[in-house]
Amino acid sequence: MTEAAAQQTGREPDVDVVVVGAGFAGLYLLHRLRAAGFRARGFEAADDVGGTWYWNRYPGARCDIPTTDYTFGFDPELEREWTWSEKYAQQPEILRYLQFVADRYDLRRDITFGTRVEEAAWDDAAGLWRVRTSGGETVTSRFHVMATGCLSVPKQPDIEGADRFRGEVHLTSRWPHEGVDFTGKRVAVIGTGSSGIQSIPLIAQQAAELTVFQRTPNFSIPAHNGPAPAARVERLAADRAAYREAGRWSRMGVPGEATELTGVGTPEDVRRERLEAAWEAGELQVITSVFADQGTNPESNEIVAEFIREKIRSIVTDPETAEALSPRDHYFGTKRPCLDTGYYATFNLPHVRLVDLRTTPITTITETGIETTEESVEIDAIVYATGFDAMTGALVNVDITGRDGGTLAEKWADGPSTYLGLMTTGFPNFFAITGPGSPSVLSNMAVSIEQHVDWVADCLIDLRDRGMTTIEPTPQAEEGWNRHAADCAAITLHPTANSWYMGANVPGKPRVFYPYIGGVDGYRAVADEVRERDYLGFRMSGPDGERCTDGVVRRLQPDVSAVLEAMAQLDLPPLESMPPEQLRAFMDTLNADRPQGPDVGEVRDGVLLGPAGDLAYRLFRPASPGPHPVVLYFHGGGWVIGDQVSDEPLCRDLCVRADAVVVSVDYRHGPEARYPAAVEDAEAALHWVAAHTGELGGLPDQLVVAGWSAGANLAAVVAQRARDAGGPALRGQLLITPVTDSTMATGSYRENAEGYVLTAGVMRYFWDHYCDEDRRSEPAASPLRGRLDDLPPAIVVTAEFDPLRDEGIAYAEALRAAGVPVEHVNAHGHTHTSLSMVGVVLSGARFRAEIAAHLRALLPETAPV
Ligand code: NA7
Repeated sequence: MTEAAAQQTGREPDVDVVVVGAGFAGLYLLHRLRAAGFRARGFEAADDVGGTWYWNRYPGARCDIPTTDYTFGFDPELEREWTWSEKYAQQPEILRYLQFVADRYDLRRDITFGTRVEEAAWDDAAGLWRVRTSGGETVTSRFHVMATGCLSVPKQPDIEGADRFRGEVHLTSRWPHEGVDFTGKRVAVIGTGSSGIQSIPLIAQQAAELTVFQRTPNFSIPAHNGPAPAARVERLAADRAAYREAGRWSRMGVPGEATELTGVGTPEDVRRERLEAAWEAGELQVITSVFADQGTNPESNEIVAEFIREKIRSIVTDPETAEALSPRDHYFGTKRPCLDTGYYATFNLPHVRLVDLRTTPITTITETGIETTEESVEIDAIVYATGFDAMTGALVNVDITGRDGGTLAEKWADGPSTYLGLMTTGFPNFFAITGPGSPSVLSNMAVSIEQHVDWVADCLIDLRDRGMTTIEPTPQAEEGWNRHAADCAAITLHPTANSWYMGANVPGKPRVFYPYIGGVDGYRAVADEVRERDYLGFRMSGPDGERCTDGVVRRLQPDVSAVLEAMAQLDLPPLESMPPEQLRAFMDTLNADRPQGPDVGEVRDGVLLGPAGDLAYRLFRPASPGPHPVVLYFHGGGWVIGDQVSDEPLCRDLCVRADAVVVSVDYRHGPEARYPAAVEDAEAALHWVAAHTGELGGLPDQLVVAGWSAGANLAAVVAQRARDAGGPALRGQLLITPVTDSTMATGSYRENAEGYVLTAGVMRYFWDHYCDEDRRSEPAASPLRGRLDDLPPAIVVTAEFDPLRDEGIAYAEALRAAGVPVEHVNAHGHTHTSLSMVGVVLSGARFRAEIAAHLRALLPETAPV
């Protein structure tokens, strides 16, 4: 036994687990821990249980997930004993529910109320946490769990003069227990997020005058509150367990139907029907999934957004107010949409007025009112509904010190970094329930909380069973998770919004996407898998040693993975089992249904004379005024399949993004015309295009060769040959996942031999049909073996899950070593084929944008972006 381990076992902590917070999360965790035989102590700043439902007592405060689902599902007995009165319960009822839960499981005896945890420090030698509370107590524990909620630290009023105001001041999230009577008063509400939108109609019922100061309008749909929705109640009653399970494996934590209909691809009457139905349903889960692509496609999103704006115009009688209430600065859903009861109609009341801070910002708050650039409004009371330091606020506001003496706030100075939103390296035995990097605020919190609590409780049991005392994620796993979470967000419209999901509401807060948007279902699958794979990405240690299965749980881009899964369902025969003719026909069928890529200014077909006859080409011209630089493009397909139109979506994309004419030229294929036929054709095409630049609408001396896969092999080869022949002059070479060498023995070949569409077997088939074995080492087949100096600047693109990855990297490195300027675009999480799937694999877009930016830099005559 090591000395440290001896110390660990020698020093028993006061308790096994400290739990901070007594809301949904803290309560359920205490229940699970006690049932599992752990000694736990809870600390809660409030005087009672409830968490967010203890503090947020403003008028109209309700949940925005139906109570059929916003409820604990872990105990059927509990469910039988509690019946919600409404579709969306009010705050007092939810608080009563949590008090009932605390009583039913006798949880209060483990909780110290009115006490904040102010400091928690990991003592590495003793293997325990030292926790100091506002009550002056110090407690030691093996594990420290922050069950502090995602929206619990209010954003302090940050408006000039706020502290001068002498009237009443209320924060929606710190509402007086005795309530507030606004009768006869002139009231101002600042903030129109969910809290403002819920409270404004009720404050308006009392106030003599109500002025709403709105910085950003939000989307809101009517909650249609009343009895719980009959369809949900019936489903729940028919089979409660199945209903709960469906919620656990749903996107948002609420059972619902997923749709495959896209906004842009659905006829107007069907769109309308779906939108009206969603408006009538009054559920976030429904309005956020009217169309499969509304979260990723701006056009489809606009259909939903405009529908809601139209509703606003139909409710609000003053057109100017209606317009001011209509969100136009963010995509629908990129801020959490609100559910309201009479919100928009409130602005038709004669004593209610909207002040649009976008046109007339607040200049200062005075002793008696609020001044904007246009007016001075005298008021008796200000209600701040200005939101929270979301997701990380409650975690970094406690002084949490990890193994090396650094604090969590320091570690997260540039944004949170977690593994699964549960743990973070350097902070052993420290857990966050629904932490950043987990679905949390994007989901039904009740379901996400239960899932996290179960995972943590099961983990502590597993540790105990294995005789382990500490657990911590590995840097590799954490980095991989951060990347995956960022990848998931990057394909959505979320990063474009100034939302609290992005940290944009708190000045100085890092701008990253805080929650995990891979869905409650996707996330649960990951969390389960991590546990099943022996806690993949975690290091455990105990008196008897250490164990660690290191790794990254999700490495493919989320949409790449979805495409691969869909392909696996098709149960296709191995591509290399088909004779070339059959393979070509098969690829044509696959390509027939794909999106064609973006609109371009002109598409023109032509032929040019090759060494053995005509070569067809297709030209794509940008819509912008020419002349343009010219990209001569060679298609992929292993020199065996494909033609001048088989990469059309990629060519169109390149044409638009790079603002260049793209000429995609066909060439002869194996096995009918073997190597070097394709090289000769490609070379002839280059000479022809260079000689006809003007006729093609191209600029002189602005020519680039490009290609994908085998086409990139040809592009690299003709670039070498053009150098040797003294022309044509090239501005650059764009090599997208190129074949550069015939050895097929790299690490990436081994890693991806069986994997991702382009397998080692398929590549062998291509080589065999293309080139005799004894000629494969010639530079015109394996350009990596050619002379590499004095070549045009290169953009080399490699994909992580591609047998050709390492030969692409090798080519980039060899070019660099030979003095050629190289930009290397590394498409992480992509396969050989996924980058070219324009309009299908959205995560490829950012890499294609990167490619185009490099291309534009090589072509200074292109229009600025
Ligand atoms: P939110 O959604 O963050 O809303 C806060 C609102 O306050 C929002 O309209 C803000 O405008 C506004 N705000 C914040 N600071 C200012 C200043 N300085 N001046 C004017 N207006 C300001 O918080 P909520 O409490 O309403 O809702 C949080 C979540 O709780 C909700 O999503 C549900 O999940 C439950 P901004 O948009 O920043 O321009």
